[in-house]
Amino acid sequence: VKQRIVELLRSRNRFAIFSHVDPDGDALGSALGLSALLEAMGKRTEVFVPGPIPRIYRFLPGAPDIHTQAQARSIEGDAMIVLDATSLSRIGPFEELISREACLVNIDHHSDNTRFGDMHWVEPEACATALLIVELAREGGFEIPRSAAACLYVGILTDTGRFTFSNTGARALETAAKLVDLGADPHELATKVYARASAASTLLLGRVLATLELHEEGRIACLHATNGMMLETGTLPEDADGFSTFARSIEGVKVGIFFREAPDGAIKVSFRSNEGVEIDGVAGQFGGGGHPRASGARVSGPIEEAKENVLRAVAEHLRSTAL
Ligand SMILES: [Mn+2]
Repeated sequence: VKQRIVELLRSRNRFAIFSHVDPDGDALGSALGLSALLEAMGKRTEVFVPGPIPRIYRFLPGAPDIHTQAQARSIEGDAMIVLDATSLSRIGPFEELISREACLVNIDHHSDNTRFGDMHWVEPEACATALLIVELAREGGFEIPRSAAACLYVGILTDTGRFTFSNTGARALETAAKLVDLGADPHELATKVYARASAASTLLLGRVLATLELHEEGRIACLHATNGMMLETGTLPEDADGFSTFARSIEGVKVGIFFREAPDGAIKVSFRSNEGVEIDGVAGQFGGGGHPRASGARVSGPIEEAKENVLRAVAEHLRSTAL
């Protein structure tokens, strides 16, 4: 299928590229990277990602041109390419607008991908969708311009947790090195993504860390952020992106959970697990999903009730895996 996608990229001229709601570095990096790559081949592209685009990613080449809101028109093109999205509904309002005549291509690395589309390339072993884009370019002999290299590097950097998650291997590092050869600057990009926290978000982190609770003899760690905390610190939900890592990074913890209240009162739950525990099944019990060791779900509030229900399910899961 990789070869067929390469052929499609080579032969068609107008592409609409989509990625998922609540976009992360891989959603944006893979979409903008593919767009820059195709534009360098003389093709026309448009990128559609349901907004808002987190502040830390707005520096990415092409980010200002992303369509973040659905317009009252259908989306035309020779091919519709959906990246990093487990199902078509993840592209939000754009799902209704995509041209039904165009070839629908699904490129992703989530194991629970629904395999939608006329062509699908789903590779759960890949650390990031951005890595698959690099491999498509390699397969087709397409040149990766510097702007695309930067976007694709950020996709790999963020989906591997700065090259620390269990999906970090030779393939991820070799691909990243190739992107560095093509002009991606590791220090500059890491600084832009990780070292531009606002004072407000650092204050929020302090408040969130103070909510730490340990359960099941220290095998589960929980953190939470309420709308009240965000109001008091003047932060947005996106300012808490990545806080789940702090729950997982405690010695002895098998599962770290981060609960974040959304403006509408729903609770976004992020699950992170350590060696030997797969947590996506528990996220699935709550209608979510993701990767074996990093997944998420949205549950209804209030936050105390959400915590109780989720904790019970995670504790049961840990007992059943006899850890
Ligand atoms: Mn991804």
